[in-house]
Amino acid sequence: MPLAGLSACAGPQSILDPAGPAARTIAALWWGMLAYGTLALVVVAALWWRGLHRRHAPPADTTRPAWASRWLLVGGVLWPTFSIVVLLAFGMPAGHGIQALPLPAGAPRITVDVHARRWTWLVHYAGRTTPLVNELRMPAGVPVDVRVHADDVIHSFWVPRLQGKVDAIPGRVNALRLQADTPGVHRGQCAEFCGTGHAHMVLNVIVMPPADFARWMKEPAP
Ligand SMILES: [Cu+2]
Repeated sequence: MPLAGLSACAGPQSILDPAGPAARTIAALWWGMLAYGTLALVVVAALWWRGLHRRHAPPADTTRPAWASRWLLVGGVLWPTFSIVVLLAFGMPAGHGIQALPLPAGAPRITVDVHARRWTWLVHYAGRTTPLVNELRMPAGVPVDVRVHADDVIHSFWVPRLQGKVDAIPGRVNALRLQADTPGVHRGQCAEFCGTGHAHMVLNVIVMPPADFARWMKEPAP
């Protein structure tokens, strides 16, 4: 998106440069929250500025005037309540829409098992005996259900241009769905501190044309 380019926020690991439907939903929510938060900041700063520069003597009567209670009611109760309702009205459908909900029977999909281990990602495909290391291959335009496992400590699976993050927790399997619009390479990163090698726990997601992916899946694994 042009705005992302302007703010230098494009790149292989940017949530502001989405490359799939789920990431687009998250980015739209992020821009909306930024706009609303900016509006709130401007209004509060303007009121603060006005209060700072008001020149009048303090009232002789120190009992609280009616307008002060009205400010408290509007600014302290009604506006925050309205803001939370607006956030939920957009946030809940967005969160629901990016979940790995069951797909219709017969819909094309791929399932991979990703094992997080200090400090690598092992990506297993059904029918291939050898896992990929720090690399996930997927076809463009097809939902890929990722089953996220942890083999030692808690990690977090995150490919910002395609989806939100999900924790990898020992003893549990968490699910997440990736989908990419077009072929390309995206960068994933462990998003939960897991030890000294955490910053280097990178996953390259290679999105291939569907025919190339099908050919690669049929190749004998090395
Ligand atoms: Cu980590």
